[in-house]
Amino acid sequence: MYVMRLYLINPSNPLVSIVNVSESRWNRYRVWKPLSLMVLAGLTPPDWEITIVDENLGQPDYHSMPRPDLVGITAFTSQANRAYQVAAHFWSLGVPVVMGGIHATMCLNEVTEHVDSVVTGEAESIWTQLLDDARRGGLKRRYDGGHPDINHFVPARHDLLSGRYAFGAIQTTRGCPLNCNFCSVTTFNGAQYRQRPVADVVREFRSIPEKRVLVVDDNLIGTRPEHVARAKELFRALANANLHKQWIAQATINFADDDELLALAAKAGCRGVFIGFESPTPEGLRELGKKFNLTKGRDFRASVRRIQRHKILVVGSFIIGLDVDEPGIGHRIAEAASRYHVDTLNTLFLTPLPGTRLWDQMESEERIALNRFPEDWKYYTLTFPVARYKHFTLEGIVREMISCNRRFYSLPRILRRVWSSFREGSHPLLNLVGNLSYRNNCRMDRKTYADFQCQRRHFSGINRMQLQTQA
Ligand code: B12
Ligand code: SF4
Repeated sequence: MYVMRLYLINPSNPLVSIVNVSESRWNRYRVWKPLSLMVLAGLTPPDWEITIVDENLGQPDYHSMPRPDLVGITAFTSQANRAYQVAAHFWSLGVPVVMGGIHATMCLNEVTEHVDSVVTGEAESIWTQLLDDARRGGLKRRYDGGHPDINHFVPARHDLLSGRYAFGAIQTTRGCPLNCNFCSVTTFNGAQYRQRPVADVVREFRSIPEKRVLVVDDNLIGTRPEHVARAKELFRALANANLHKQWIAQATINFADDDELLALAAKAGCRGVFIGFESPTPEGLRELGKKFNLTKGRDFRASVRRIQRHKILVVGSFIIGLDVDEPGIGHRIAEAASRYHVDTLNTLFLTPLPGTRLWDQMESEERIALNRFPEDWKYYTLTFPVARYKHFTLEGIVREMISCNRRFYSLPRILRRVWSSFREGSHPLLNLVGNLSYRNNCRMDRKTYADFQCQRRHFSGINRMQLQTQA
């Protein structure tokens, strides 16, 4: 049978991913493997020759590459604009292009204008059918994968793309019942929390060549007692398998509530956990719909300290720009994060992402400021203020972000945190490197904000002039 050539492409966003990995060893820590494409490769039959292109490692010269028979493109919203440029290139060669992933699912009509075929939802149940259709020249305009049964997933192709990343990637669960207003996960992966069989996960973990692994699950331990019981079973199995991997994951704060769970996670190789605190105030949590963090009597500092006692680092995430946030919020977030004793802090601008409740609300209130789509999608990285915020001008909200990061990442505070993790024997070097690299990123962000503000002023100037001319 004729072997078909398939390119699977992860488009870059020049605003966040100008990373030439070969320039510095440290850049390997700044790029993350595109798991979606490795999953598609795992589902692809052997009569297809697969090349995965991750543009985050550098944009290739597509002209000099052999002509493929089919191109598959993945994209988060922030990558959509570049995705369309890549699609246009292959379209001009007459190569059929299919696009899937979260942006294709949330902005179906827009994406349909740029590619031959769009896949919404998760691809496991439809990918081989799509490939057969492509081979016969009968691609459909749309396939919907929905939320397939997670009990029979084939493993991702971890052998592809190896050697250029510091971290491998794996997924063990999908879905989230909590449906926070700013987050796309419940709409995209469903409200039902689906867990892969433990034996499948251990087998796939073993096939990952990298020593360090990112577990991409939105919440590795789930929300109910039976979810936590399964997480324990998974951690026990990983520890028994003696894989010698170190991994980081995302979880909700209830991770801290069970000492056995924490001990098992640490034994299984967990070295860090990313936790969304989102807002320092109950009003903020209510606004975001983050009910889970509102549990009465929750002492965040005690919770964080319990996690750290197991030598697991805590990255705390907060959102700035809520309707309840007033001037001084940057300072308040930095103080709350220090009080909670998190090891590093990641503060992001409140961003309406398509398909979320926040999008619907802000759109109906005409508060989406950057809305020249698709070009403006590149700013939807949560690191740019793309909306109109209730109590802040553009300059005001940027000032809050700068003040937050300046305060949390001041040298005396970094030294205090590193000293504390040194005293507790809890990865002080990792803590120092993490803090210094965040501090460095924040310094670079200040320059990015200045350019962004100039551009926004320039564009709003043009818009005003255009309006005057039209008038
Ligand atoms: C891991 C992850 C990351 C990694 C990405 C690593 C990588 N290179 O892929 C990192 C940490 C870098 C990251 C960064 C960001 N992320 Co992120 N991330 C995730 C997370 C937690 C898991 C994604 C994943 O790997 N899933 C596992 C794979 C197997 O599933 P999948 O990607 O959905 O792919 C399946 C289907 O979508 C489909 N599919 C996907 N692509 C394609 C392509 C084709 C051709 C086909 C047919 C099918 C198909 O088939 C796959 C198998 O079913 C998701 C949450 C989520 N549940 O999706 C958020 C998520 C995707 N991220 C999100 C965001 C906002 C970001 C950031 C913009 C901001 C931030 N700081 O978090 C940045 C963007 C950086 C950029 N380049 O612009 C949002 C995206 C919303 C949106 N509309 O875009 C999500 C949904 C989280 C959320 N809370 O809403 N992220
Ligand atoms: S932010 Fe986390 S807890 Fe909230 S809906 Fe998204 S994945 Fe679930």
